[in-house]
Amino acid sequence: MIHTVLCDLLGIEYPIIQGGMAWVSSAELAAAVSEAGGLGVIGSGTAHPDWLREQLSRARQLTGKPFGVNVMLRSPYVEEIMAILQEEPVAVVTTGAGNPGKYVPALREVGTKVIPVVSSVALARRLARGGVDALIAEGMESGGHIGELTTMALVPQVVDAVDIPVIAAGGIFDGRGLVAALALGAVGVQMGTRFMCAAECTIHRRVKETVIKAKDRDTSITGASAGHPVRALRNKLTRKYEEMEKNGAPFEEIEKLGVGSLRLAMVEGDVENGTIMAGQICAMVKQVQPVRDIINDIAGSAGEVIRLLEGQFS
Ligand code: TUI
Repeated sequence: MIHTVLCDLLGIEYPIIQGGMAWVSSAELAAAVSEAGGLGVIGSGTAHPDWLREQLSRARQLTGKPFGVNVMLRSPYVEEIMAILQEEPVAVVTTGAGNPGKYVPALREVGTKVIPVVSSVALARRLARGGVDALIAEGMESGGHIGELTTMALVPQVVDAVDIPVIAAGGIFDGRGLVAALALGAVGVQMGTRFMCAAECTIHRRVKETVIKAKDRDTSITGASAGHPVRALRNKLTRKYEEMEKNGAPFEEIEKLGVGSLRLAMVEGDVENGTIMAGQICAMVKQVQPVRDIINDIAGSAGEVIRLLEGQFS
């Protein structure tokens, strides 16, 4: 049984956080992960504040266990979302795509643990000084909005730079990834891509089928020229992006391509013209599985890996 300080910090059984994915991780998925002993996270993305209120109420009906909300800091509704999280506090808030520093005191005031996602040592240091509870160091193997460093390079550097718990994310799929993360000094993992194909995940069936078919080199990074690199499965839309970037199209034109495209894929199931954000481990996802099986597989295989490693020492 794997148990780390993250379990005590968050009141969970396994040191596994489900990544808060916009248009992907709704209350159903988050509640299922929390019920299975991990930390489920609702991804608020760019959704309207009313949607979040509804999801909070739904998650509370489905589980009495702690769950979190991910706030995408580039959302046009970020202030309203933060106000809701003041009124109706959740156990954990994770953040992405920016610096959440100014929101930290108010969230902690209502008893919420604040765990920002970082992709650089500089931001990790700044946020640790600002009093956050832990950090998620996310490597560029991840899907969605990414930084420059890989998980292998980023995690130990963040671990050494701060004196708060660090959670590893990016490229993690099973017990091998979890044990590797612990070896790098992390206290747990955050995983997104694997949970996209959870039975309880409410995204369109065609997206799950596309992720299951994907091979090791099927993701690409677009938007880097506009300063917002995004990893997604290669399709008609990413090829259009690449074409525009190659031809030096203006940033605004490139950004415009992406508007509404995540919803188009995840909700409408348009896997060619929509954005299927997924990480590099997508090829390891081979089936739709109930959340409980996913969590049990990760925790079980981590135990096996540790025993295997122990056998190599004398
Ligand atoms: O946030 C993510 N991944 C995401 S957010 C998202 S929704 C979206 N994305 C792009 C455009 C429109 C909507 C899809 N995937 N991961 C966490 C993460 N955060 N990765 C990298 C960062 C990050 C980047 C810069 C965190 C902080 C940061 O700071 C810049 C600053 O302001 O200092």
